[in-house]
Amino acid sequence: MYENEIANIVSKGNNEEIYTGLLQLTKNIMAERGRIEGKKKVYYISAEFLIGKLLSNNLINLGIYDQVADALKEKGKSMAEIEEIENEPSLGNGGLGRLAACFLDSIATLGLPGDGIGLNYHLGLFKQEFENNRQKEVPNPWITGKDWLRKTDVSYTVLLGGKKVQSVMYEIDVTGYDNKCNTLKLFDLDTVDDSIVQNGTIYFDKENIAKNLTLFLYPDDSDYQGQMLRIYQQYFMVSNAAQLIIDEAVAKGSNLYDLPEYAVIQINDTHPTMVIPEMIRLLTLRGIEMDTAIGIVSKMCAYTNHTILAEALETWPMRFLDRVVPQLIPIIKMLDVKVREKYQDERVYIIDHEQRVHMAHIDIHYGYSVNGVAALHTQILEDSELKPFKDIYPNKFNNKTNGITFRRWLLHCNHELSAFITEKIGEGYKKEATELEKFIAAANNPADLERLLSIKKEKKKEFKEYIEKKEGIQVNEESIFDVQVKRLHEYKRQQMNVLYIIYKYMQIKEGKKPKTPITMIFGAKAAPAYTIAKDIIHAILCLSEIIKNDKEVSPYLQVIMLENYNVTYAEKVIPAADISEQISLASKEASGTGNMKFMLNGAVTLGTEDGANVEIHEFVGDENIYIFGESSDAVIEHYRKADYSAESFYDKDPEIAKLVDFLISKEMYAVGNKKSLIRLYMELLTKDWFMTLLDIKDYIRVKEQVFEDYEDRKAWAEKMLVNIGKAGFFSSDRTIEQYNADIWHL
Ligand code: 26Q
Repeated sequence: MYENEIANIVSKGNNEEIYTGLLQLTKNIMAERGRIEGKKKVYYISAEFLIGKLLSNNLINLGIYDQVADALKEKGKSMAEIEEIENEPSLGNGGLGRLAACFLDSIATLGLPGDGIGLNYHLGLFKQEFENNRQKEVPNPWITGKDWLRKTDVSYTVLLGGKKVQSVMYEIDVTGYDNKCNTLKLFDLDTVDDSIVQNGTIYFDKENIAKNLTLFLYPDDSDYQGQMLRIYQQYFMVSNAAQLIIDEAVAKGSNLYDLPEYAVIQINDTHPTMVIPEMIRLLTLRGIEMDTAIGIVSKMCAYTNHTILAEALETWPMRFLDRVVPQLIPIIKMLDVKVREKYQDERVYIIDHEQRVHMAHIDIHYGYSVNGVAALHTQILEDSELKPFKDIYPNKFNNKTNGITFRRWLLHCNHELSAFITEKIGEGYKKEATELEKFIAAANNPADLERLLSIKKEKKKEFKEYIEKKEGIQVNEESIFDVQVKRLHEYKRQQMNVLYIIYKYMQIKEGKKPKTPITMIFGAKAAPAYTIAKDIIHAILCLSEIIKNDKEVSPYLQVIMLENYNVTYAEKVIPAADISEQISLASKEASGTGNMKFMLNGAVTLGTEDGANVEIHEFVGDENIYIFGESSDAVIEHYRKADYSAESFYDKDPEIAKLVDFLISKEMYAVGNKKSLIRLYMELLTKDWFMTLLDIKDYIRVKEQVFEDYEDRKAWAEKMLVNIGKAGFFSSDRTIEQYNADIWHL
């Protein structure tokens, strides 16, 4: 099918034209495929959808990727150069947004009716540039007209701060693998004015919401300005969502009292929480009694928690809400009163004594399901963070361990590996991921293990070429690729990896050279106002420079910080990785999903018993993962007793002190900013809220073991094989099947 169209498109002169041709063809085919229909639909409301580039992914899901790639090849072109034309929409910060994108892929692949609802940020998250070894943020316009957005004539009136605005709805088709389509619906305002951003500076008219509402995505940040605008965004998103959901249900025959038979709303973290009072408000406007409306909505909404970091739990001051959404205030107060009538426990109130509204509490009381995103995370929610709620609602709580779509994170990003797997065990694993387990027995012989190693080598070579072209950095493809890519946050402990690099640097200086050279690869954006996170990036870039210019060390050690790490970069670096760094302080990483992507591509995890690492450990066994550090129980106990002192680790252990001191050495000062380095040094020494110095020794010990084990290539290949084979559980198809069986019932 489509031979003529494809031949026609690829024979066009330039890549730009080929891209637009393929874009149009793909859109047409998706339109022909038709929509996934059904009485009941899930609405996945999320402030973020980190969808990545879509062309290749859509071609794969439509089953015509190979055909297109072959046709291009005949013309002496490659899919990779066409992909370069497409902009990556930066509609997410990190894990939470990427999870939403994987879920949309799986919902459609399973043929379930389910749409995403979010916002059409014009500039998305900032683009990261490095200047003088520091992060600089620049705007990242991604909408070009040659993208996947389709403007619809769906429009709703939304009350923002007492003023009426008129929304516009855009759609992006989401095709399932070998299935029909759902849609991602992104709301926007026609009045938003991109020209108020000039030369990277925002001439911010805070009062003029109509001009700036959907310009930017807020960076994942506890210390941000303009909280008010964030509330405007959230309300705009959910008011549109609620109106759309009601309209669609009514069109299918709902009398509103039976709304839960037509719609289920999955609330992705607390960002869409206002959908609950908004839905109640809209139902009462349509003549339904308040208590009845509350009952209906409570049967429709389910909440997913993605964090236990206290500072990330959203609590909005009542006076902010009063300015932005006065129409919701009586409803929120009523919801709080009802809670107080039933429970005399301050910890579960919606409005606290400081007149702050706890968004998660609304979700838990007025939703019918609360889930965490990995077994350990859900357990911590139940046992400590949300214990008072678990006591009230024992049956609302459930776990849904995260997953990733294998279409993007194996078929698309690693054609070589997926071709090999298909050769060995057939195509079944593409739809039934647990069939990957067969690969372990099928490929466990010397020739096949050799093949695994050679595929890894090939992916390293591709990465080397990519980064050389993009950033002009030369990498030694024969070196060990040790990779930590994820948002920059102290709890993820990139700073611990920094201390290891200092350790290794000093070792090499003393003549203790690694058998195989090591390349440490980082990729991370820091929220613009998160000072210490930016200091950590600065330290990494300084170390990179020092080591590069040191003739003694550079043959054995290289440090690379990828500029503007995003989904596209992830697709290049993950298949090339040997070691997957998942080193968060135990109890702090809700799940992690990068860990799963690395495993699926044959990298071995070096990590703490945190988030989904715990489950990865259970699946692959002690032999095929490297675990270090204090347990989550021990960590939680340290917090409870407040007995952790970084300073005492520094004082009593000169080896630790030596590493920390290097941050303020003359070598570092020579390439870096003194103020920033001292700040990081002091932070580690006197605060170290995420207990870097507690785990650093064990980290070094185990990491040394990893490098030693790497030398036995056959044994290492066996570890790779087991990791790939055991990754099936972490398919988002499995996760979505569980959401549907336990929560959605579509
Ligand atoms: C909140 C208020 C104001 C501005 C921004 C925010 C905000 C934005 C983004 C708060 C949090 C986020 C993102 C959180 C996130 O990505 N969490 C990750 O979710 C993944 C998917 O479940 C998990 O795998 C990760 O462990 C978790 O950190």
